[in-house]
Formats: sequence, C-alpha cells, structure tokens
Amino acid sequence: MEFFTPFNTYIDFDEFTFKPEGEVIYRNLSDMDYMYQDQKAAQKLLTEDPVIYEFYTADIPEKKGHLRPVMSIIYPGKVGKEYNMTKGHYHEKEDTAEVYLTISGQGKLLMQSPENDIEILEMEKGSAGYIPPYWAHRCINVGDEPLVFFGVYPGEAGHDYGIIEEKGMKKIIVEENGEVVIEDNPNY
Ligand code: S6P
Ligand code: ZN
Repeated sequence: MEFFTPFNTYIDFDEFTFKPEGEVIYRNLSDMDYMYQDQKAAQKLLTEDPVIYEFYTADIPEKKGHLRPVMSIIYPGKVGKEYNMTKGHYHEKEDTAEVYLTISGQGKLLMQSPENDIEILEMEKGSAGYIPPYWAHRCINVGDEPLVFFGVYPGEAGHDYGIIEEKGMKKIIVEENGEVVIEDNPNY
C-alpha cells in the first residue's frame, strides 16, 4: 500500500459541514424518482426536483487497507406517503461492514440480508448502528429536520445498487395518520 499522511477531518455538529471536503455527491429526486411507490407524487415533485440527500467523503483511496469517513445529510420530506431516503446499496465487496453514527435528526436504518431478512435500527443522536458484512443498507428520514450521520467503511467496499434499483427493498417506510409505519413493498 502506498504511504499516506495522517490528517483530521472536521465536522461541525451544528452547521453540518465536513472539512476538508473531498467529493460531495448530491442526489436530487430526479436521480431516484423511480424508487418511490407513488409515481404520481414523484412526477409532480419533479418540477421542483428537490435535493433528497447529499454526502461528503474524504479524499481517501478506495482501496483495501484504508477506511473512508463519510457524512450524509438526508433532508426531511416525503414523496407521497414515503419518507425521503437514500437509494440504498449492498457493498460490491460483500464481506465489508460499516458503522453509522447519527449526529442529528430521527431516522431508520433499514437493512436486508442476502436471504431477505430485514432488520431496522433507530437512528437518533448518538446511535452508532452496525451494518454487518453482506447486508444492504438504506437510511430513511422520518423526522422533520435533516437526518445527519457519519459513517466509516472499508476503502475497498464499493457500492452495488443493482437489485435495489430494480425492485427496491422488501419493506418501505411511510407515514400513515401521522405515524411512522413499516409496510411491505408491494413491488417486491
Ligand atoms: C457508503 C455509505 C454511505 C452512502 C451514503 C449514500 O458505503 O453507506 O456513504 O453511500 O449514505 O447512500 P447511497 O445508498 O446513495 O450510497
Ligand atoms: Zn455502505
């Protein structure tokens, strides 16, 4: 492995800035509108094309041996009755884990095993959710403020969006009469 110099990344826990910024990725609704159940609502919102989430990664090689820190911000909102969420992915190198430390907001960490078992962890300030190797992971903002979390994952992990882009995950998280409800994904 090549020589690398230690360095700090600074996260502002009030302003949610991440410095020095490496890559910043923005996901607007148009990047994932097909992932929501209510296509009528999605197409209507597309005229505004809101940013659903953004994430910041440090400039660290995507290679075995390294660890990549990341800060993600999911903005509050819904598409139809379904809460704003990340696309969700498996790691391309499946036997790699990840940890998500919630900094602010209220969310759900939805995970799915290769056998299609589902586990859902609460995301709230101070929760450090463990995503074991092989599990797909998606975060859902069920609150009314930004859901902000810091993650660390192995450099070689990569992202596999394939099957989730095709049919989503087994469960969806929606608002019903003001309550957060976990439902079966009708397209699954
Ligand atoms: C990477 C890690 C996060 C997500 C980010 C966005 O392994 O899990 O950095 O990439 O939260 O989610 P997604 O599903 O769009 O990659
Ligand atoms: Zn991941």
